[in-house]
Amino acid sequence: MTRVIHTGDTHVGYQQYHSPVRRQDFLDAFGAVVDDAVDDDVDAVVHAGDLFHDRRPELPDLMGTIAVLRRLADAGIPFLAVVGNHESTRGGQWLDLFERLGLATRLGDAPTVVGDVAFYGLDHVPVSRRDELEYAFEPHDADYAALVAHGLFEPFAHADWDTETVLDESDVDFDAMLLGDNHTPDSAEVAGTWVTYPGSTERASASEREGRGYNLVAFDGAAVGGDDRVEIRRRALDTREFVFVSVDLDAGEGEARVRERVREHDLADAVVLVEITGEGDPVTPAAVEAFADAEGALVARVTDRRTVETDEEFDVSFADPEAAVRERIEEMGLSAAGLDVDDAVRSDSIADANVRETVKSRVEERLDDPAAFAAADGGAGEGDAAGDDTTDDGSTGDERPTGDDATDDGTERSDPSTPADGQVSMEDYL
Ligand SMILES: [Mn+2]
Repeated sequence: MTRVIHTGDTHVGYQQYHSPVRRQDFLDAFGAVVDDAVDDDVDAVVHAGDLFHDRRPELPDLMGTIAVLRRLADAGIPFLAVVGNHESTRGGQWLDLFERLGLATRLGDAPTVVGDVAFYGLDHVPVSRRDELEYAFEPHDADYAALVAHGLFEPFAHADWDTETVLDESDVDFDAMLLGDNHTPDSAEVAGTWVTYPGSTERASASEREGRGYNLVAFDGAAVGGDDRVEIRRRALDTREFVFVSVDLDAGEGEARVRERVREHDLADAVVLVEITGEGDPVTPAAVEAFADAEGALVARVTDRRTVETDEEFDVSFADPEAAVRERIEEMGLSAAGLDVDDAVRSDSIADANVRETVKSRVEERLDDPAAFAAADGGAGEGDAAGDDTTDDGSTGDERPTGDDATDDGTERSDPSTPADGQVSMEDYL
């Protein structure tokens, strides 16, 4: 029998709510998983990606992670992992550094055999590049095979990756897919293969309400019920306390009622998230947050969901808000570079943590092409009718002087179409 811990989405380095304590929490949760692995003497720890929250972990995050991985290595337990969307860099992966240090194995197309199981890896691949994937895995002669992958797979929420296609096209028959990316733990059987997410190890967003944990996966050839048995059990982690307070105010109620509801909970060292709905008087979120802080909360955040009355009318079909956004963006007449930036900001396939880097590289790629920064012809945005863009000089590619960018430094730099000195302010284009 081969027993492994399956974890992922540890997001080390995430300074959630700008709290250094929360940053330490994410590292501590990863440390707790590894401590359990050592105590339990499992055969391996499998990490399904997003070890780090972003592609630029800082030195304390790296040192802390290396210390945790060292504990595992000292216990003789291999750390097998793939690269997630949050931590992926263009110039090489942190996981390769850990492999070079003898602290990790980066899984890939060739099998890594531990006990009775051949493990394979599939890093996160953006949707636009999935058609090129061949799922060509080298053969193995172990009793079991498991694919460790990072992405949003069917049949779970937000899925954009078809699990049956992966299983059909793979050269290896997998007994299990051990996944990361979806922070909600769940398991299902797809075409005879177990597919499972362990969930994140700390709450990386307020939507992650249920308790955190990891999977203990046993590949047991001797088990009752046949030799193809894969047993997935879930174990809880003791993580930072989150207190969720929902306050539905009646007419005439206000801040005093919110405080009363907040005070019903033990706030000590907790992340306190208050949501206000209903009617009642205006409430100042900062006052409630200060109150929770005084009661001992680590962090407090108040969200007032009550609708604000407005006289404005919007021509938006709520059957398809995405279409309404697209339509408005067409009206704005953004430059080609502006459209690149918009795509990076709104795309589902780019992790929030990587938006800044993606925008920077996309704009850099356009710098040699001044026309890419000119507002599109026919864009209604040139008149600044909505007051929400700053291309208010109405400049277009046609009006822009050409050929003398390098010699005239008096006027050209004020023209947003001309990055003559290589410095481009995004405010000029958006
Ligand atoms: Mn993640």
